[in-house]
Amino acid sequence: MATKKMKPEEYIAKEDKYGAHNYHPLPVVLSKGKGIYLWDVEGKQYFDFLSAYSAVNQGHCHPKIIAELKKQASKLTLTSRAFYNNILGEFEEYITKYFGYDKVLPMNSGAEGDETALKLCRKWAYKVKGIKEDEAKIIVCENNFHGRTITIVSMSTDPDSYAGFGPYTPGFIKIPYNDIKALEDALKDKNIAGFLVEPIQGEAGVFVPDAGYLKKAYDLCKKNNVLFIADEVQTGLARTGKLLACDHEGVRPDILILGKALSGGVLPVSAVLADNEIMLTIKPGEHGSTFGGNPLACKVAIAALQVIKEEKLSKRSEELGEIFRTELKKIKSPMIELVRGKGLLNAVVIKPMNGKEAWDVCVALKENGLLAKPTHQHIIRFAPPLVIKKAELMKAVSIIAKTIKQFE
Ligand code: IF1
Repeated sequence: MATKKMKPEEYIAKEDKYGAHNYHPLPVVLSKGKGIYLWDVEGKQYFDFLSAYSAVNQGHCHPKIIAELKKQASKLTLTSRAFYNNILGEFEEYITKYFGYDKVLPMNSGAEGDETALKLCRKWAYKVKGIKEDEAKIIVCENNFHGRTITIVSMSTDPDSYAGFGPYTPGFIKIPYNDIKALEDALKDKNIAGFLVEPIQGEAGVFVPDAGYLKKAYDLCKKNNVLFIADEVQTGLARTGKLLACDHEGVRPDILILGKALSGGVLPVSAVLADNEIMLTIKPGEHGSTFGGNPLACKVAIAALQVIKEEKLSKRSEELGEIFRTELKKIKSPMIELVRGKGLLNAVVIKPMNGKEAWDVCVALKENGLLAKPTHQHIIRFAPPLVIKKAELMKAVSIIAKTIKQFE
């Protein structure tokens, strides 16, 4: 049935009538994406400054990725892991050499990546570290975001994420983020198996920890024979100015979790990387998923990773991120309380003014042709695709400046 053209409000009404109300989207109805731009159903063009929460680092509908999608889609999309196929091994070799690990366990969503990492950590605790069965504990940070499954929200300190979904999975210790002393104290417990951390807390509002925090945390984990698990679902894949956010401190996670831009926003692909001692604790039949590592996802992911290297997205992100923060800090407005970030993962803390807050700024930005969304009421995250050019970035900055001034 061809989707007949409707007015924006008709699209919104249809979603409201037939869809779950688990989101509160900005009132814009998109129908096309290309590079850093999105278009709504009335043909209006926008700068995309959310990048689907960093899933579209390579830009919307990147030609190289789409070409691979189309080619593989007409050959073989899914065999399940009940059988071998001619693509999975190619992907596994490519991604393990790309990041420097022995093995990869391919999954689909970021949450599945985190769940896989938690299972690997517990298995390693019992099979290798020798912690008593069912006694393993994993340290996580307050204000974390690792996904929406019940076990993952059991680790959350945000009531919006966990309230009403109990009973919760046990075995997690919550400590303040960016607090080495708290980690040191928590590591005194001999049943600690791992420390799961976002190198930068994205959802919390792009909290960049103190320089050296990740390295000190890693060293403490090593000293206590505890696995350092990096959730790079949002911070990875060139977003923060390095291939991985952990690279800023030369930290090599024991377990690395990737997602989002691993497919360039084309379809759900996630992956967990680790060396043999950890990865081989899971035996045949102990973990998996129907679509995990499917040929279509593998070809798309290889192309997405190639684009990151070929188009030097880490370098772009680092250089353009510096320019972006410098330019934002030049905007003199009582509404801009703080600008922070790394690479092209940035956020502005908005001080409410005359009853207007971050949401109102985002609606006005939309009117002015730039899409971004607030997180935690007063913070606007700005994360354009990493393929943005300097001139386009400067144009976006002028839109942000003009919009903020409108509220004075
Ligand atoms: C939503 C947030 C961002 C993530 C990290 C794992 C996952 C995510 C560091 C799970 C997912 C998404 C989820 C999406 C909005 C977005 C988000 F606002 F929810 F928190 F980016 F900050 N680790 N983040 O950021 O990956 O299962 O979604 O593929 O749930 O609204 P997923």
